Amino acid sequence: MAPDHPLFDTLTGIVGAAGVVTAADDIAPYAIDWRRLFPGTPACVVRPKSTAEVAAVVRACRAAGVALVPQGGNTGMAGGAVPDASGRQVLLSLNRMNAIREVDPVGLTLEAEAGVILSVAKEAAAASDRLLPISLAAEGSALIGGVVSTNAGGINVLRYGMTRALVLGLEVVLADGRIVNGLRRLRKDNAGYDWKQLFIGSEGTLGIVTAAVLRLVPKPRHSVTALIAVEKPEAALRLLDKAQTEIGDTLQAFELISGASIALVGQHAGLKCPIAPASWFLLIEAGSTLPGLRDAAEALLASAFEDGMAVDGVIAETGAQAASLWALREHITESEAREGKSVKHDISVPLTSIPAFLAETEAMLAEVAPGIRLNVFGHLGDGNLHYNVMIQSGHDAGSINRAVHDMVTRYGGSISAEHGIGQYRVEELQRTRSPEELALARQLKQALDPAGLLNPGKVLPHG
Ligand code: FAD
Ligand code: 2HG
Ligand code: ZN
Repeated sequence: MAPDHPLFDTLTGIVGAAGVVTAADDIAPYAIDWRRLFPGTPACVVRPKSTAEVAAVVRACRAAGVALVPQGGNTGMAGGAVPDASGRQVLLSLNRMNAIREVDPVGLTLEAEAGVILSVAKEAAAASDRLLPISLAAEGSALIGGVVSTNAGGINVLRYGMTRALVLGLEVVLADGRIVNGLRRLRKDNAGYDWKQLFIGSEGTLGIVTAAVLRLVPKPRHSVTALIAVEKPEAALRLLDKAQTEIGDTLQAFELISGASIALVGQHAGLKCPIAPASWFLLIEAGSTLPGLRDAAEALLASAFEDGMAVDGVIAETGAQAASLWALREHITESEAREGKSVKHDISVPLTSIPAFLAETEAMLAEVAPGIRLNVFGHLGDGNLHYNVMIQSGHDAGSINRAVHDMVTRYGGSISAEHGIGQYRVEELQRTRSPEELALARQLKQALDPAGLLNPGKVLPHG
């Protein structure tokens, strides 16, 4: 967009000069995604401070026929928050809308603007002795609006559900600039269509999330964290089954980590695993407001060793030890990035199919892409694995990606369990969903954004 385009003056009139970023150096951090795979060229970055300003920006861009790309903390894994290279798309950053409006520990709710950092919202809940149970390694940067717009998952989905399960109310700005205020703090609300669900997880393609009411839960006072080595994924599932039976209502994380992932973290983050190398590890966490959990968890693990499900393990004795076990898990993504190029797959398959899926996919890749290395880890309790394939020159990322997704489809799985489609998976979504599902998606887009100016080319192809 030419520097003298009248839209720049209009936007400055709405958000003030400090709210419009045009200098190349200042735009740079907004212009490329976390994985540095999708560089874009924003016409400018606009940073409104209120819902009314967001609405005015949306109306101004619509009048000028200019597309808007919403951005939160820019930690997304699918390239959804960065514009294309045309230089004609305006990047709408929500990072100045950062008020926590209310924490209600009795009603168990927290109302926050879209630009509040997830960890800051969690701290506010903790200050009222409550838990906001959305936990991800990017929580120090991801913003509430981004978390809602991606329907983020993370390590506590097993107990508390995806973000969708924790959103009670939402405020959105529609593509025509109207503000819809649904910031209700109700557990029960069956009055008409639950329209907020359309905006949760739609990655900024149907509307702009400006604020949310999130559900809080009681904060566990007692918790147990254990790192356990298992020989095979089958044993991990048997242990999950046993844990569901014996301490199921307290289980909050059941993560699978391959030996290769632990090795990467040792190499690139310098973190030492407290138990001997193994093919697979489980990082398990349980929490309760009631005492007695540790005894139950120790009994569970003791019998898991007797039954041969577990071969080695450690239970954290202190909060600091628990944090150091979690650090191993949290540094995998960063360590993988340092190691080199990878083809990421964020897949889910029915839980009981995981061992067969892992065996069959590894054998298939050895055939079609010899020399690849795997970095497999993820949220086993949710049937969601990050099946990341580390490649070298000569490997064809596209064909590896399609081969893994074909296997996922054959197992009745999903090609995106939690990270979304963004621009990274647009073609694969088209390839793997039915014509009826894709037509329905286009109908929704047409109804809510007929001019196609909200995050075009993300989730669905252009046009
Ligand atoms: P962004 O990256 O800024 O945006 C993501 C998408 O939402 C884009 O399409 C953007 O256009 C849209 N968007 C952003 N804000 C708004 C808004 N206010 N209104 C409308 N649309 C908007 N994800 C998981 O699910 N589970 C994990 O365990 C997990 N772990 C991660 C670990 C690391 C180290 C990293 C880097 C990422 C991880 N992620 C994980 C991915 C990412 O953190 C989440 O998707 C997060 O929810 C994105 O939030 P964000 O504010 O950074 O959004
Ligand atoms: C996690 O579970 C994230 O740590 C990131 O979802 C996964 O790096 C990845 O592929
Ligand atoms: Zn994940």
